[in-house]
Amino acid sequence: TPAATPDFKFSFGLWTVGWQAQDPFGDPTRAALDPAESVRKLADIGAWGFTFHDNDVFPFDADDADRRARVDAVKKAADETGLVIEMVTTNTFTHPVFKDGAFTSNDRGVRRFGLRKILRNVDLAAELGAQTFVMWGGREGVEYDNSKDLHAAHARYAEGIDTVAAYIKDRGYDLRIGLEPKPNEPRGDIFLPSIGHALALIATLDNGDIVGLNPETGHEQMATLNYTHGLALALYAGKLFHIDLNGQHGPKFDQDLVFGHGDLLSAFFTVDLLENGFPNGGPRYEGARHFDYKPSRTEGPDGVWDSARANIETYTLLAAKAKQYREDPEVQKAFEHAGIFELGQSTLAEGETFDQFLADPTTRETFDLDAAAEREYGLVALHQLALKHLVG
Ligand code: GLT
Ligand code: MN
Ligand code: MN
Ligand code: MN
Repeated sequence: TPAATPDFKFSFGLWTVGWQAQDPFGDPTRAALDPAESVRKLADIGAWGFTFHDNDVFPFDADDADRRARVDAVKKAADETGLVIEMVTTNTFTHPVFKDGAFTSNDRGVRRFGLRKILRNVDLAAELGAQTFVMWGGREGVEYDNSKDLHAAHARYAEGIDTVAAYIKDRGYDLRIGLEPKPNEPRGDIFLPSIGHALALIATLDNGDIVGLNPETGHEQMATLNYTHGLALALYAGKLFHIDLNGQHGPKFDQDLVFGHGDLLSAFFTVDLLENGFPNGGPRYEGARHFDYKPSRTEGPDGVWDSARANIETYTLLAAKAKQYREDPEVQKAFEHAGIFELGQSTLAEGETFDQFLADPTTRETFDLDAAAEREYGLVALHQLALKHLVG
């Protein structure tokens, strides 16, 4: 079992700590933060990197000089603190022009404007050395099913993503795209609502080799899906390019709580997968442990940084627990008893032909059906071992 790395690559979006806590019912409760100052604070609390949208750093309508000055200020803070700008993303959801989407807007002019905004930001991402370019299509969707030609909408979405990927290749940038699924909010239904949906669309792209996933804990849980299983599928498909860790209490509005402040057991198994990998080996996630949470509206300037620290602390605590859990001989015995290592064996023998398989009496004629039906897997006991490691 590989040991948990002592130096986690913790990263935060500047929009997380920078959120002023405006919501549909209330005004901001906090003052705006200077992005460069946030970078310095993130360094103080132990972050390794940070991420941002174009408009976290400069306003939507910034002129070229203003844009340059503000980017340079953040760059300077990154250089001075040694923090890595590991991911950059584009805001195609705040401005009213995007109210019906960017890549999937019914208005072709809006689609072309959105594409231009994104390509300009791809240039910035490459300039700053980011390795991942996230695309969360929050406004790509509808409130009403007859609002769009749904085939054309998916075709335009695929076209948009493929064009960005082609541009990255054309310019020779060392960037990969991470699509971020979300089922709803702010749209009634958002396109690419889950990891599985995004994988299906990626498979249709010409440049899908550099397009993968940026799954967020809470977004999968809003869809009542299992985040850790989603990460596993994305890893299996070679598509887990980036992650957004946070907390959520089941299917309700997007809570963006501190990681672990929602479903703690699920968070434990997420960290177990990220830090310890699959029990039978397989692909590992090597990227940033990136938090996309919102300091609750009740928090002031101290609470913002307390909550940011809480993400790091929770992850670190869970990583230690998960390591002990995996290294516990009782757990390994329970894994064995449950058949977890047996699941790592292929069902067909290597090179086994159909004729050989069909002629094997143990697959039917002599198979002990009763014994197999009665087999005890000990899964509750195994889960209790995990729980004891977590809270013990
Ligand atoms: C926005 C969204 C997040 C995404 C960000 C990336 S923007 O805050 O709610 O889940 O990760 O665009
Ligand atoms: Mn969210
Ligand atoms: Mn969010
Ligand atoms: Mn996110």
